[in-house]
Amino acid sequence: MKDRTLILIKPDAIRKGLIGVILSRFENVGFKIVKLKMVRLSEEDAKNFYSVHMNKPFFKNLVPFIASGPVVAAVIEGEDVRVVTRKIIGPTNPKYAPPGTIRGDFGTSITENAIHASDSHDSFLKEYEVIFGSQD
Ligand code: FUP
Repeated sequence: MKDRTLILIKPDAIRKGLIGVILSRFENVGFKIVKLKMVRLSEEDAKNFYSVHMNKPFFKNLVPFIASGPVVAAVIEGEDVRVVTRKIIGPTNPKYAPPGTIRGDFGTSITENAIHASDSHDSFLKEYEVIFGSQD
């Protein structure tokens, strides 16, 4: 099976009307969107999604932001998709994200940075479970 990763278009990008623009960045490089879901995460799901950061000082802002409106989650498939997707989204802080990356073009702050993408296979499995439930 080809590699898979999960992206989450965050509430700031949804509010700006960027769902189509952001999804097309992945299709434009030949990746396939194989699963798609729009959902508003509960605070509990948001905490679970970001549980790796639960002891960080920014966690208390991150959770309400992610739960502040709907997100769009997509499972994306293709060769080296996890590594390439991290390049397409750019660094965490939009201030340091080059133009042409999603965070560089659309992020407004380190919290409101438009998009999430899994950083490892284990993260993908955990995040998939939070958003879509058990593997199908
Ligand atoms: P990334 O994998 O690029 O999304 O970055 P991290 O896993 O390090 O951080 C997850 C999310 O926490 C970021 F998308 C935004 C938020 N964050 C902050 O709000 N402040 C920080 O200093 C670091 C991360």
